Amino acid sequence: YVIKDGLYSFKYAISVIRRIVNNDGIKLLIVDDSKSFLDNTKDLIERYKIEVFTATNGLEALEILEKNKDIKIILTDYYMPFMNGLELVRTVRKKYAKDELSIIVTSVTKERQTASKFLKYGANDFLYKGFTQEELFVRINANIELLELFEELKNRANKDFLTKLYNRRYLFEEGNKILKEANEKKNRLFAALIDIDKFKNINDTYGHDIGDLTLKEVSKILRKYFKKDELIARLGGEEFCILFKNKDEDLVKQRLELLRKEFAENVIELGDLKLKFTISIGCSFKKADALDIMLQEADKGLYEAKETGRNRIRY
Ligand code: GH3
Ligand code: MG
Ligand code: MG
Ligand code: MG
Repeated sequence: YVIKDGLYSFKYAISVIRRIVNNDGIKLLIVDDSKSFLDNTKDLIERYKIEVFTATNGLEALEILEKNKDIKIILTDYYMPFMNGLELVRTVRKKYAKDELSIIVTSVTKERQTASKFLKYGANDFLYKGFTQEELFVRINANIELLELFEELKNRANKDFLTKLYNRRYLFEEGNKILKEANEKKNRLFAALIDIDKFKNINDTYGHDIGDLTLKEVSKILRKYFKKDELIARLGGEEFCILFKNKDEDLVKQRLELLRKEFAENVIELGDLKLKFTISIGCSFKKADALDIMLQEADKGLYEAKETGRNRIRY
């Protein structure tokens, strides 16, 4: 039915179909004290391959959100026992910004100022109850599209285009926050700088495109090794940085040694081409108040690793 009104509507239908086919696992939480509203709306929204959670009041909603931090949309009622929709919106907004979690409010209220009140408190959208199925779905979809747009913008600003790892700007911005928090909690933070040895040879021998593919492969390997709670960034060129949060020194050393060996003992396959090269690593274990101080320390280690023959780690 979305197709009938012309070209924009047609494009819209395509985007909806794409979402349904991709089944990209968007999670939505419905909060309402009416059991029949919950059941009917859940049924309706699930038809669009959106994963639906339900809660009967604000407190229950917060519990579900705490357990499912990847919920992207909340569709909440206003009047509910224990915690109403307005309190829910205010509480959720202390933790989640509008560009990471959408809140759509629905209410039977006839007071026309309700919508503006909710929007002022941080709701993304408001629907007076009595809405049609189509209106509900179109609003949900518009909110999903906005979240995706924000995600895309954040990725473009924070990630390196070639490798999709975090870029230098993000590393410093986020890294300094992480460092500050770690120092406050008296946790330790370690920084490692990783540089591909003689990378220029790969470019000179096989060309820049193969060089690029190599950087992508290296990034994949870094992700595989350090994907959980470390921040991995491409500092530029063939140099990468890893921030280890809350790990003990021996564990970090062990894991970096495994990474070094991975390159020293294996080849990287790009189609028929088999490449063999090593990496050098400098790592800083010193306590510091700013990330650039830590990286300077790590860089001294890296320089020493290169000077003493490459394919090694220096602390
Ligand atoms: P070393 O062992 O001393 O680190 O030697 P190296 O050749 O790895 O280091 P050097 O700094 O001399 O050269 C790095 C090369 O990386 C030079 C540059 O052309 C190449 N490079 C930097 N960024 C990119 C990129 O995005 N793509 C490709 N293909 N090459 C890049
Ligand atoms: Mg109600
Ligand atoms: Mg190099
Ligand atoms: Mg370099």
